[in-house]
Amino acid sequence: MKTNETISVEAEPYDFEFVPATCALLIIDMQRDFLESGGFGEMLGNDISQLRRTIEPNRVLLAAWRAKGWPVLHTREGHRPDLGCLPPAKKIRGRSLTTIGDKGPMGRILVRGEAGHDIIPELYPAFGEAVIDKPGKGAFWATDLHAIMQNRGIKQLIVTGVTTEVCVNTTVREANDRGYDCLVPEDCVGSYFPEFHDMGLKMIKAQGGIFGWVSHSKHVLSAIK
Ligand code: C5J
Repeated sequence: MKTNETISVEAEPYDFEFVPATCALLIIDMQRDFLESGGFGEMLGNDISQLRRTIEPNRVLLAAWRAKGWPVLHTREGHRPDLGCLPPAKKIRGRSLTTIGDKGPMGRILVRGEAGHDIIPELYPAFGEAVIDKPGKGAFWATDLHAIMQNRGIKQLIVTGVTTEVCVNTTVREANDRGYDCLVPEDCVGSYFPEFHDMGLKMIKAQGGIFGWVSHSKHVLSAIK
């Protein structure tokens, strides 16, 4: 398979065509605070098993993408230790006793450099894979993701990670507005709320793919094998 040949993946609303040299795997926020027992997500009362089911399909897809030598990007949601990039509205949202920046079970919650902020070991970034630290839900806002993609000639994204209706959806929408095509493999994204997951995917592929395409990792893997 040549890196400049077009590959077609079974998807909705119709097949997704991509060129490997210009298509990156973008893995959103697979961080310990969201996925691990004792993290921020669980502390808020969420069922982390809804997110943990995405680890294995992501691991397999990441291994296949890496084996081809194709571009991989990772994101982490979090803030500077001085909280300078944490909007006061985000800090107090939810009226929880413990909020972003406070001491949590895995260090200060969603603060860069803390254990809980880091990516889970199963999907840990390899040398040369860019890690984008983002203060918001979308991966483009207040980050250098757009510049990295422009500099590397990346035009399309396979977007995976958590959560489907929040950071994945926001990132897909931001990417779409910047002219990038996004494919979301449904088994590689997850939400604490299954109904939001389902609707989040429907919103992406509705109206002829208003924000992008939805598929399954088995279709991506069979197309690239
Ligand atoms: C949230 C995310 N849900 N990565 N973050 O706060 O979706």
